[in-house]
Amino acid sequence: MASERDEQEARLAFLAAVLGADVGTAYRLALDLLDRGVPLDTIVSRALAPNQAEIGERWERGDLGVADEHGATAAIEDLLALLAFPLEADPDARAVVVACAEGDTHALSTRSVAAALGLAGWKVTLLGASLPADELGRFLGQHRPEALALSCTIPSALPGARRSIRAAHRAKVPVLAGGRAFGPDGHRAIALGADAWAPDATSAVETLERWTPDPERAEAAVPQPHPECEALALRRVSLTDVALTRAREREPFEAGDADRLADEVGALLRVAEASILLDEPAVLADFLAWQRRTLAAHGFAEGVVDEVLGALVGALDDLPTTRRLLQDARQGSS
Ligand code: B12
Repeated sequence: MASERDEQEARLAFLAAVLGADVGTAYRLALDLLDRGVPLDTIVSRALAPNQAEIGERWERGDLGVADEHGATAAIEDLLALLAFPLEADPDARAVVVACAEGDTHALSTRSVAAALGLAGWKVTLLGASLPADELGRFLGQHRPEALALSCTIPSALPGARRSIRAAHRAKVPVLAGGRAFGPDGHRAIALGADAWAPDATSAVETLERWTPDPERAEAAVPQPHPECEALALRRVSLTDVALTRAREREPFEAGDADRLADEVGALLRVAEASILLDEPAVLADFLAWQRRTLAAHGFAEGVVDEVLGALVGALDDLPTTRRLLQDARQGSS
């Protein structure tokens, strides 16, 4: 992609192909670019990742359906699988496991990191979407890779990321973390115990090739979690009930919408837990700004998020830190 115009053209050609779930065309486009000397990393970071971001924004605005997004994502996953894996493995290659944080299903992000590492000569085991931390720990203890590359895309999975990191450290495997939930720099990843953070797939390779991690030290540096984190996780179901009852009193809705809203309240409570774990109220504030926008675009009444926050605040007398966090977040928006 020699010029910005070439880059834009290539990106749009990929977008048209994947929105039509046309893996064949996307594969031909990619092979042509590789033939012209464009590295796979560049194709991912300049064309495929921005397209996924655009698809997400269109879904957020309600312009694209979930099925369009699923089809496009599956096409890119197939494309990366076709392009990235060597047919013959080098038995002496360094081993890395790539996985999503517990509770995070954004497997395509792990696929792009796995592809970059595979092309750089690493022996990659891709575990993909959300894996319970205990299972991940068991697998790492058994296979003893040099590193775990852990991806976290949604902020509601940050508590799960913490559990995944702890499980890796217990198996004495250091963790390189990445993905949009960690924010634009590495501070959240490091606060959750990761040995290092990198912004993209290319830097993942560079980091793993030059780091000297010390998982014991990284783990020892993580403060004890606030006691309300566990209490909040235990109360998630009953709190969701309280919030749904309040929202339904204000405006009755159908069973499907109740399920969707229950998922959103569950996500809100997990993000509140992440905010407390990280001692960073902005994690919740940013999430609520996104949730207000998205729920309004997907047919929920204006103000439903603040109604939910009000109900939760009223039910949290015994968890004062969480109560204050939600109250501030509610007041901050008005
Ligand atoms: C595809 C997609 C999905 C697919 C994922 C399928 C799959 N097989 O991966 C599905 C449909 C499952 C999905 C589900 C959901 N999604 Co989604 N999804 C996306 C979308 C459109 C693209 C993500 C993606 O693949 N990007 C391409 C990859 C290559 O880019 P990337 O993730 O940024 O990764 C790069 C870097 O971050 C970095 N990186 C990533 N991981 C790692 C790891 C390491 C170690 C390193 C070093 C680097 C690194 O390197 C990569 C490339 O260089 C995004 C939109 C967006 N803007 O990202 C929404 C998005 C992330 N999803 C979103 C949401 C809300 C959800 C759901 C909660 C929706 C719902 N209500 O059910 C669920 C979550 C379920 C769950 N528990 O995980 C929101 C998150 C917003 C927020 N603040 O919470 C987004 C932003 C959409 C939006 N605009 O609203 N999603």
